[in-house]
Amino acid sequence: VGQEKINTDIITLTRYLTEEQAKHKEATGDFTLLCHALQFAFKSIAYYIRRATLINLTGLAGSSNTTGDDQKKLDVIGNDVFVSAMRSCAKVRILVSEEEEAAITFPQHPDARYAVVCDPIDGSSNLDAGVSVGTIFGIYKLPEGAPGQKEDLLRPGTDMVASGFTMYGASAQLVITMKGGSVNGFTLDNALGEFILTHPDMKMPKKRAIYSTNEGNSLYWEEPVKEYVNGLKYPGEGGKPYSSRYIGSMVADAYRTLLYGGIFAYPADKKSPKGKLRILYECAPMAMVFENAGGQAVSSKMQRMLEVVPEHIHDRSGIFLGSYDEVQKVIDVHKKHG
Ligand code: AHM
Ligand code: MG
Repeated sequence: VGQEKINTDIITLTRYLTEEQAKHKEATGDFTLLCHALQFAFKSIAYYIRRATLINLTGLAGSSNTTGDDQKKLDVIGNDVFVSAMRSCAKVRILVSEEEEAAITFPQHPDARYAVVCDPIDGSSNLDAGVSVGTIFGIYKLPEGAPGQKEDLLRPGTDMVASGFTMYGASAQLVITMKGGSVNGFTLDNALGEFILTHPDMKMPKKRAIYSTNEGNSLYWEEPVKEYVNGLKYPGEGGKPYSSRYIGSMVADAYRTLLYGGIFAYPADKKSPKGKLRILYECAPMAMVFENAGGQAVSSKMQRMLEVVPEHIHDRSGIFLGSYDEVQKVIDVHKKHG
């Protein structure tokens, strides 16, 4: 009785990273160490979020970040955890965080060759209600001789060596992809304290009738966006309208879209002509995950998201991200409008 098959040969994130490193003869192990530090940051943030209500971590910190968003206590803690992890791994020279106005440099590690961008806790307006939030990250390798200044990060997302996110939901889910590689999903086993490979080589459905956007902004939408969304809702004779799903946490909405298919959109509009989400640490890392899983990601200007170059580290963009065919529809409607 109860003789379930127990897998004694599971692939943990640690093992996965070791095996990936072994594939690259020239690898120094720096990237692996950096990923170990990231992994620790995700575990810590997952832990604090899970305990937030019990240890007085809900609510505002009484400060506001770069762009005037009210900071939650957990925003501050998530940021501190992340910054410490990146500093102490000694492989990161420069870090850009949504919660920090200026890029953080680590001059104590002059030989560090990596630059990291992150949104430590994205979707934090959902935190106090226990709704899923997430951490988004992107990793760049600094060019030889680069001084490690913020200018080194004003580059297209195609330059990233890796990106991904962790969603803190019913369980913590880590999704990571490397440049030109596949997308792999890990689930945190709280008892083991390890991320376990549960979603190897993720490929997203080519299409699915689900759209995810804040429709409360539709008053401000530009014509092509209105026409596109109306087309989903009113498909004409015999057509079946799309389902709507919107959590309001990019990581959670994107994770669902990655698994089930469909489209996530946060377009630029008349009220926010530059869009809301940040290019460096929200749009680009997600775009890389989606492209590597077979999807597409474009800006509101219908430019490939990974080719958008920010002028400032906190620049924003409109974004459409999802199944290949669903994003293609957006592109086609925009083309028609010229
Ligand atoms: P944040 O970084 O301040 O948490 O804001 C980003 C979040 C995204 O997770 C989400 O997609 C979006 O803002 C939701 O915005 P809105 O409330 O306008 O729908
Ligand atoms: Mg954010």
